[in-house]
Amino acid sequence: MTDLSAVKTALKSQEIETPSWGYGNSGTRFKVFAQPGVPRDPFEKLDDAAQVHAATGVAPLVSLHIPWDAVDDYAELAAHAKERGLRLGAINANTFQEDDYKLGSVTHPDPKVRRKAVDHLLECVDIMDATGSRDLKLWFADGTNYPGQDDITARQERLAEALSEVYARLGEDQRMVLEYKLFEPAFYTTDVPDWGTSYAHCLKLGPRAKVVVDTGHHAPGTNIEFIVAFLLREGRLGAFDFNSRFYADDDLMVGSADPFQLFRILHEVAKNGGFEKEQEVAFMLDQCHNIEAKIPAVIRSVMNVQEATAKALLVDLDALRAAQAAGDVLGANAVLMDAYNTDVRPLLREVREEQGLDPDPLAAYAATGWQDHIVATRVGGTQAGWGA
Ligand SMILES: [Mn+2]
Repeated sequence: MTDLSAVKTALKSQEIETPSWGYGNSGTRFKVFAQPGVPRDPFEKLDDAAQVHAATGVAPLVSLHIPWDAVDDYAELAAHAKERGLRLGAINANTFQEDDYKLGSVTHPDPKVRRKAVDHLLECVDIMDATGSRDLKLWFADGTNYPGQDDITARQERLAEALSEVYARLGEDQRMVLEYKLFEPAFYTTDVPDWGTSYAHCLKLGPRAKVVVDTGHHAPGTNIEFIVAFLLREGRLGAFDFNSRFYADDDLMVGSADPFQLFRILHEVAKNGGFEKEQEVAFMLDQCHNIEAKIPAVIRSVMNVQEATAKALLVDLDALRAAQAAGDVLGANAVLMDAYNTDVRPLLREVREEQGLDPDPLAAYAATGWQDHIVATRVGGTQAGWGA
């Protein structure tokens, strides 16, 4: 039998990191729909993130994106976070939004552009020093659109060179986490297209380089839980970027498209010790809220991760292992499905009450009146959004 009090303890100590860009305006290549009350700067994004943490109790970390969240004084931003019970999480670098990067950033054929990109990554480590952030999160839009456009192996060389310069700059308690993505914006080759490429670079760099699994960055039908299990076994799972997709990299709310997949992933995390603090797996959201209200959407996402986590923790591992050892195919599958089919909402309500929280985070947020407050007071200025 599963130890229910251990499950509750694990749920209470879970930390989910929310993305600063999830509070700003976002959209598709067709249209960005603005919403009233959206933050104008990173300080206001943190104010919104604090509402998510207040309602859920498990979202104390916020990922920043540079330069979208660039400020003059990062220590001041970190202090602003601390006053609200938050910490600054991963620093996400951006080497994809400038004209210079048309043909790539760290893999660009021109050494001057590569220098500029690497200098930006080094600047991000300076920012980590000021914010106390542990992780430099790297996702490169680098790749090519046409066969013959550039040399695939030369681009790998350039990538390795850039990564090793940045890795050497990291402090002892800092990490580099390298994200992969199958395609987009490049359509022919992508320079870090899959977990194997990321893993191979991380292995060469050293123990503080780890892989980021963004759930939206795979070919349809990819078995993501296998990747998670493999990386955990190798000690190279650095972080998740959780989101949902139906077709491409949709960045919808985590758990909305395929809650069973999220459960299967988190089952591998639970079974392989990935929820233990010393494993240092970061559980981040990387999603955009194009048509739904942003703060409630982040709260909903946090709840979806909690529900999948609770189900994963409820798997009776003794019974599962006994069935597996006995070759009991149906029995083993039934153990897993019993946990998945458990309605964990009453358990999570109980957990929240024991933490002194409202059992219903969305109702709790609605009752604060924060939404009316930000709509009324955030007037003028420029709303945060893509490219801002
Ligand atoms: Mn991502």
